[in-house]
Amino acid sequence: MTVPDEILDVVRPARRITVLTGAGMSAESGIPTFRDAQTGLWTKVAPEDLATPQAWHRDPARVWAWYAWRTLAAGRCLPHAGHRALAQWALRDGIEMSVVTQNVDNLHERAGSLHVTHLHGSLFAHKCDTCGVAFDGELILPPEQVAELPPPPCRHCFGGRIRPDIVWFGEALDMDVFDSAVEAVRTAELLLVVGTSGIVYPAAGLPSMATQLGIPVVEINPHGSDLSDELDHAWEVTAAVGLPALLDAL
Ligand code: BV8
Repeated sequence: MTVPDEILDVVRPARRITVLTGAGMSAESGIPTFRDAQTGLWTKVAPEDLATPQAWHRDPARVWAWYAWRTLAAGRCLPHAGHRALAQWALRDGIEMSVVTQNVDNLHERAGSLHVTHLHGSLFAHKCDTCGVAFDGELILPPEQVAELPPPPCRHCFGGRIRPDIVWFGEALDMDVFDSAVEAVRTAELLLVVGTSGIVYPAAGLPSMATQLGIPVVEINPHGSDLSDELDHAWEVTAAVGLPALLDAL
């Protein structure tokens, strides 16, 4: 895969690099993106209808079953060459790399990336929906998809239920987490935007913040996105193909 010269000209000089990733970064590892059709039991359900506090309060067993399945499925997937390329790039002399991800899987960490900010939380972290205490106990997840699964009770408060420590639609992001993401973008010499449709805010506002600060922004996305027109360089290539090719060309 040849890297376009205009991309290389922008990427080559950069030492402080921030990478904003979305669901497209995990697609070639086998995790469906939000825009792709859901699989199995969930084909008829839009994620936006399950990943909300309202869905949780309405039917916690259904939402917990969906996350249990997603956690199991994500754990069975492996990082791809694009995840590994980011981790290897970060180890090069003089490179400081921050990964800011919208994804709730742990593929960046499993590929070896050390500085990963999860804007929307993680499938592998849990907390009480009432007292908020982190849950660090053992979770028993069924080995296949189930339609309903009652969430475990909280051991610290009466009546609380264990939920994913994930930011749902309509929930505020952890401001410390978002502030660190803003800092990673604000201080970058280059922002790579990989595999995001740029629809969900406030994450989707980060690329235009970089552009307004005069920071070069390169998008890696085979189909383009809502952001493409406002970014300096859009390279229509997938994450697993484009990132290793970029690293090889540097
Ligand atoms: C907030 C965790 C305020 C869940 C996620 C009404 C009420 C309340 C809020 C709102 C509202 N209207 C709008 C909002 C704001 C809302 C929002 O932006 N909604 C959208 C739908 C318009 N945002 C929020 O609610 C946020 N909170 O605003 O709080 C507030 C303040 C104070 C007090 C209270 C409240 C919280 C948003 C976080 C939601 N949680 N994830 C879970 O995963 O279960 S968002 C989730 O969806 C992802 O994390 C991600 O952010 C988003 C999906 O987007 P992408 O990652 O981009 O994925 P997508 O499938 O869309 O696109 C994939 C892309 O990859 C495509 O472009 C494709 O071309 C590309 N691709 C495909 N294959 C590849 C590829 N690229 C590279 N390689 C490939 N192989």
